[in-house]
Amino acid sequence: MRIFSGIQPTGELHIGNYLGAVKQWIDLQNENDCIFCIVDLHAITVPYDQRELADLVLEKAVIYLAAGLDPEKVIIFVQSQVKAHTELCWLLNTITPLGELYRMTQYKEKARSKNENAGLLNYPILMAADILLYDTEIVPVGEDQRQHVELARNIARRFNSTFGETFTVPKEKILKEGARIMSITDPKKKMSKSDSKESAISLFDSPENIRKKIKSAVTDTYKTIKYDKEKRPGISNLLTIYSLLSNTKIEEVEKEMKGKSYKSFKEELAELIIKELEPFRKKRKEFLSREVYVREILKQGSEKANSLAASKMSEVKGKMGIK
Ligand code: ATP
Ligand code: LTN
Repeated sequence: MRIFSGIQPTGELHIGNYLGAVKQWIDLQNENDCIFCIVDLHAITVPYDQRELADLVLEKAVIYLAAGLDPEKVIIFVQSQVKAHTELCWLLNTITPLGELYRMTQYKEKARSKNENAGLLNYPILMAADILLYDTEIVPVGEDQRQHVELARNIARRFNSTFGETFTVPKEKILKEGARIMSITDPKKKMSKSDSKESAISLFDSPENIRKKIKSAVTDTYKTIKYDKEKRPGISNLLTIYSLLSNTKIEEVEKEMKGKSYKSFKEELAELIIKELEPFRKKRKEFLSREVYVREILKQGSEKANSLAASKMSEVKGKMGIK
């Protein structure tokens, strides 16, 4: 199967990104034809620091490698290095009704809290271009991206029926567990890169920081360690994280923790997180010292992506009468 997914270069990767998206990618790479993209052009739709962007892109490539993506098996590249993404985005703009864009939850949220610009509205069209350029069948993402993949599907169908069969209609792949890890300071909101540092556990937080953050994670005034997402979102989120990192069912974790206080559960959770993230910290250090190698991987990745994208673009333009 052709798999495509993307992640923005800005913000520090947190355990929500890992459990909701990156972990699936690692599992998928062995049996599929995978392409993973660092979407720098999406990141500039909100205010950002232009002096930092290039470093953040490289850092994300390091993280992909540290997390276990194997460049022998997958293509890793930077979106802005493959011009076909913006070119196809423009073409798809012309067949996307504005109403569909205004309905997007992420747009509504971001437009409310940040500056509203046309890029923010067109964000999902660029994402559709990312996906459709490579005849993608499966898009592994977290729950928050479901609506965007649905839009990409609509765009593919509309193009095919207007101009003739051209695009594969993609499907999202969203894990049941881990699809939506919540903020540890406000468990009603998703853990987010663009939120405060205290609300997320970064993949590269120091052990002391992890202990501190988990200790002050918001829970409730009940005393028992029980999963109830509606009534007890805080403790349920912590149970989900424990369960996913330890590969144990939530009911099993509940049994294990029976009779324990929130304080000791939190201590065990912090140690588990520290242990599970330790290999990332080590590998990240290793790849950070091999910058030339990482740049070479990105270069080769964009060459491969460019060649796939160019042939799709010429098919698309041909169908649209642009010769
Ligand atoms: P932001 O919230 O600032 O938009 P983000 O944390 O969603 O950023 P992205 O780079 O946009 O980060 O997302 C990368 C991947 O991580 C996507 O597949 C997204 O669905 C997934 N993801 C993001 N947040 C979570 C979360 N809290 N739980 C599970 N998956 C998540
Ligand atoms: N919008 C996505 C990032 C993204 C993406 C993609 C994901 C951009 N292009 C293509 C999957 C496929 C997000 O996670 N915020």
